[in-house]
Amino acid sequence: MVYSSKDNPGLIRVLSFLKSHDTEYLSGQDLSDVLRISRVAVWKHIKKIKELGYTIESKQKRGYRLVSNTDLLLPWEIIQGLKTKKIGRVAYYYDSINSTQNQAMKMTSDSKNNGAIIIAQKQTGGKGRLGRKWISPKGGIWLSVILYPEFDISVATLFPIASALALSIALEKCFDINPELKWPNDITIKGKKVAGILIDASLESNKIENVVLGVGINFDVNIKEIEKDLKNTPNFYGVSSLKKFKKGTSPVHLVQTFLVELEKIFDLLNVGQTKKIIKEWTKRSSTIGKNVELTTKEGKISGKAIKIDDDGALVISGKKNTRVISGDITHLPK
Ligand code: BT5
Repeated sequence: MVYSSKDNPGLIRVLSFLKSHDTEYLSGQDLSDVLRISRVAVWKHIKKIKELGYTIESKQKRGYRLVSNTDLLLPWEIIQGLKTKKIGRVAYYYDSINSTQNQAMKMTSDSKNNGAIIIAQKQTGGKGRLGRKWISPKGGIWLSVILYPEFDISVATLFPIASALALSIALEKCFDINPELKWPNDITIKGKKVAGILIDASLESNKIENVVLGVGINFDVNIKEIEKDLKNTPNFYGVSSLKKFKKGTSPVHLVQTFLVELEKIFDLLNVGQTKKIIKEWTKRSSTIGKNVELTTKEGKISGKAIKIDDDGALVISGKKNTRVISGDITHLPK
């Protein structure tokens, strides 16, 4: 099933009314009168709302009352109360999809989708960088964002790093945790991967036309099952899941917080303010200052990670410093 923020206006009206009157029972007739829809339509919407995971108490002669919300990342749940200008104002939700990234890339041709997000409850062909497998069962947050950047192609390589920073800030705000940023764009907790970031960019005559940012967050997943599946895959070093940590928030609130932080950072990049991004990223980095081994297309490099440059390249010390734009990193013992 797919739901978009543009569909289901009737259902959304019934749901909003139930939400704003959740201390009282509303009869089918009341809802029908106030919302000016037939009683059959009210009944159909209530049935659907229940199927979507909301708990509605029905009492004979009194009516309906919304008792609790759904855990699903439905478009109207994300948009309600979302404090962004552009990002996430249009949303699509799939209960199952091959990859939100592939779907988002198909949707980039329509400029109305600028800022749109595509979310799935599970992915059957989730992908990481270089076509790697990304395990995406129910319980995680699998999402892609379509963006039309104004920044120059020279800062495009900083975008994955900036996006990882936005997610890290959102995680700090929503959970009692200190996530680490592992170059280039992994987010870890106590050294284990809790989220990964993937960027697909479309270029035209040396200008970025659009980017699709893919974010995979292990919100409430079975760590052991995923780890069993991932042994011997590239860039595997253990899995972490957010639900383990106390003082957590709902998936909807985490997504909303992330979108707000992403928009702030995207705006900074668009006006070329990269210094602040680099400073904040470095503060949270688990890579800078460590001895590392990097696996790149050109081979392996090892040395001490000193800093990241304005374009996100990692600088490794040696007789001559080396700049690396992409690769997989292993932190070595001191
Ligand atoms: C990434 O690649 O980390 C990018 C992941 C992006 C996933 C999102 S989900 C929404 C959107 N739609 C998609 O189809 N993709 C994006 P990379 O750094 O190359 O890491 C890939 C490696 O991470 C794999 O080879 C595994 O070792 C490991 N891995 C796979 N699934 C994982 C998971 N759920 N948790 C932790 N590690 C995982």
